[in-house]
Amino acid sequence: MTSAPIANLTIDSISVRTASVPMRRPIVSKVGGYPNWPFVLIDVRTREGVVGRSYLEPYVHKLVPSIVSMIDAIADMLSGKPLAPLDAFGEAMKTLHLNGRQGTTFIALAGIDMAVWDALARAAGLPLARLLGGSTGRVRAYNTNGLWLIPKDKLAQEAKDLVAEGNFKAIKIRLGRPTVKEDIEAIKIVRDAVGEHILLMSDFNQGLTFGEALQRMHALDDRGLYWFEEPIVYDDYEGCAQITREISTPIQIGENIWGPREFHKAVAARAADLYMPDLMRIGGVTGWMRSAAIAGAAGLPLSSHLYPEVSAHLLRVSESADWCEWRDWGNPLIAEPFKVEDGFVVVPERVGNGIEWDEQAVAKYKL
Ligand code: SMN
Ligand code: MG
Repeated sequence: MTSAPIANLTIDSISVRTASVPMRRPIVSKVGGYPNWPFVLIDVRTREGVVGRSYLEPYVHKLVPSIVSMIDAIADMLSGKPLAPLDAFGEAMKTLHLNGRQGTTFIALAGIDMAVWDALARAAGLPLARLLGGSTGRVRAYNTNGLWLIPKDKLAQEAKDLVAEGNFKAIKIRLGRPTVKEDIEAIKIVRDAVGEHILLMSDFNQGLTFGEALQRMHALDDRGLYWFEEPIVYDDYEGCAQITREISTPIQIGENIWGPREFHKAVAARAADLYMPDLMRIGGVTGWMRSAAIAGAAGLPLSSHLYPEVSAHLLRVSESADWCEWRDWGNPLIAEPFKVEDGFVVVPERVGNGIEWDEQAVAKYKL
């Protein structure tokens, strides 16, 4: 139902379901191995019958029950309140002050925030990007669906497959193998497989100490990589800043930054050349928009991490929008997965964020 008057909507209830989807290419990374990917599916219902949807993908299956119970707790707080995303965010944050602005509580809030924004856009009869003052259309994307720390003899074919999955012009390789020589070999294999014209992002997933990172980044600085992502632990902004100053390849961080305040601290510390917030960690649509304003004002390119559907809408309205990280791991649960054309994610001209559940799949992959 999209005809309810937008001014009068009231949050009624928030329901949560969970799912675990097998990975086509299991994740093998410095931050863990994941053969299955957990999802928390959130439905915000208004008294007028509008439903807003979002999902979280919180990496660790064992954490899912605590996120669900936090969502339930915040849902109790918001029930009966107006469907006003910024008010709901502020209300929940006030209550969460004493529990901290990070961790499971903030993850739950980020998920609810995305669903509340979806409900508002649906009530207005607009795609989220248009509700926020922008338009639907394409967003340039790179394919992140593979190239984990897998055996070297599998890299060439997988790199070609990643390009072919959406005629992508950019893909990402995970690095930080035991020796610099192995990283160089992996880069060469992938480069030879895809050719010179494909951009090659790289991700170290915080796997190096500061000393190792300086040495490794210097050694790889002339390898033609498009960016070095998270060479060291995510919240060492000072260390990141020194690496950023010394290395010519752009440094990318942001997927682990908690909320706009931390985002501002990273920017103020000149921690990186490029930023890529993750909707679960940055605080949903509200946290993204506040961080995007900071990045825009600072002239810093802004890419996204995971959550390609909502992120694509938000990149359409972010001043310094750069790349959408494309991954299709949530596609089985989504009735109409977003399309990729010639390396661009297409933000559909559908109301809300464009996500509806494939109910059969949700039942099949129930966690
Ligand atoms: C990543 C994504 C999902 C799981 C582990 C690591 C990665 C990325 O950091 O940027 O894609
Ligand atoms: Mg990363």
